[in-house]
This record gives sequence, structure tokens and C-alpha cells, in this order.
Amino acid sequence: MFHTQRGGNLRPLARRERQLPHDGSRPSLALRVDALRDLRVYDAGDVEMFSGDIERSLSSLESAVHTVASAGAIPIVLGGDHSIALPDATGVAGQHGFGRVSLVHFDAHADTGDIEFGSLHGHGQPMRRLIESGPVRGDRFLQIGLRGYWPGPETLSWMADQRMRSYEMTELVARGLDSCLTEAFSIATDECEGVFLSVDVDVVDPGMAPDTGTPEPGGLTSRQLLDAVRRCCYELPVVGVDVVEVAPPYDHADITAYLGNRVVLEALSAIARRRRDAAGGPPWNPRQPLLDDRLDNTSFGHV
Ligand SMILES: [Mn+2]
Repeated sequence: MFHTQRGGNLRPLARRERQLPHDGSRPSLALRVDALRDLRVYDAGDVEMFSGDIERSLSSLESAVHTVASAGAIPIVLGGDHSIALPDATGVAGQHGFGRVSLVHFDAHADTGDIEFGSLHGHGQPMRRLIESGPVRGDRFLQIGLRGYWPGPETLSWMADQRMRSYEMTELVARGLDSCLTEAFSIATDECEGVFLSVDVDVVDPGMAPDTGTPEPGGLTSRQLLDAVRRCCYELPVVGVDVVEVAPPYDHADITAYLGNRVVLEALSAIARRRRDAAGGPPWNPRQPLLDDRLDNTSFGHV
């Protein structure tokens, strides 16, 4: 687990306080695993972001992510803004193979801009750079939650040319989030060995995630995002995760910091449950009552 510090060092600190409990335990009521104990989870600290030198910052982050991935671990990177998705997914693809890792991208925005403010790099462009430079195939790029008034027709045409699959909120509502996810997952696992999950908190409605730089009304609920992240990490071979665009100065009552924390815990818990089920035994059953397997018949004094 990394933290990047671009644009304000409050971001990783706000979430770190809520991410790594001192008792090293966070048993999931839903998934019946304790990810922080069932998995080996390490806080690898901060990756320095050099103010005013984005290329050096991105390169330094890519190298750190690649080091983690090549050790056989799953890097989880806490941004920072979305410009870090380029080095995050590139670092992971460097280990698993360019074109062999698909990208499941939750966001209000496509982040496929070309040149903005005279720069190739920024938080609106990483997905275009990832496709152009080869780590992720355009036709294995699944975007979920897009809405609003950006990008324009030229960029949408470029996205179509890359054969990206972008689910706008209207389609998600018309077809149902779950059926769209099922379809997206089948594309993501076709000819790809791993999946990188990139979560921009602005995919959630600003009413439930106010602390973000480019809020767009009409998004997912926090409940829908957590369920979707759980499905991704339980059903897919996730090889890397980033959670971005949390900006504590805009937060209220830590609403978004807690959501970012829970996204990471949900991902870890689902990875732990996926591994437990793969090792044998009864698979996770979401319909099982919470206390079902804890009932102790001897405690009623009948023995
Ligand atoms: Mn984004």
C-alpha cells in the first residue's frame, strides 16, 4: 500500500489514520474474513511527488509500483489525483505483460483528454496515455459511471476508435449496475490475466463524496460503489488497485475519507475471501444470515 502526496500532504494522512488500525484487525461482517490478518498487508509509506516535476514523479511512482508487483504482491496506491493511474497501471503491466492487464475504471469522467494546459500529463489524461503507450489495450478498458458534460465529441470519437467500453450513468440505470458489471467483467477477463482496478471517488454522488476536485452530481451511491468494488475483487484476478481524487480540504465530517477507507478495506476483504474460497470449503454465500454459523446449541442449557 502506497500513498502519493501530489497536491497536498493531508490526503494520505487523512486516510492513513483510518486505514491501518492499531490492532491490525478489521473483520468483515459481510465476507467473514479478516483481511488484515488473512493477508499480509504492508504500508510501504509515501512515494515522493516532486512539486513542479510531474514526469519525475510519475517515473518514481511507476518504479515503486513495479517493485511491489514484481515481488508477487498486489500494490494498492492511495492518491493523489488521477494522473497517478498512468504509472500505477504501467508498473503493474510491466510485471504481468503489456496488453495482458485490463483496466476497470470507476469515474464520473473518462480521463481521456489529450493535451491540457500544455501538458501530456494531468488528472484528465491518464487513460489516453495508458492506451497510447501500450500497457492497457483500448478494447480491454472498462469505464463505469461516466456522466456530465465532458469530454466532447472529438475525444469520444477517439475513445470509440480505441474500442473502449464506457458505461454512462444512464445506461447503468436503464440496464442495472449489476448486469453491466457482469458484461464488463467478461470483457475484462478475455485474453487478459489480470485486472487493474482504478477508483476515482468522484464516481460517487457528491452528496456522498463531497471531498473531490471535480464533483459531478448524479453519481453512484457509496453502497453501490462498495458492492461493485467487492464484486471486482471477489470475481476478478485483481493485480493492482488505486483510489484517487480524495481531497480532504473539501471534506465534511470526513465523509469521503471514510469512503476511501472502506473502498480499500472492501477490496482487501474480497481478495481475502476469493483466496479462501479458492483454497476449498464452502464458497461465500451473501444470503447467509449474519449469525448463522455462530449459533452454539449448548449455550441453551439442554446438554
Ligand atoms: Mn478520474
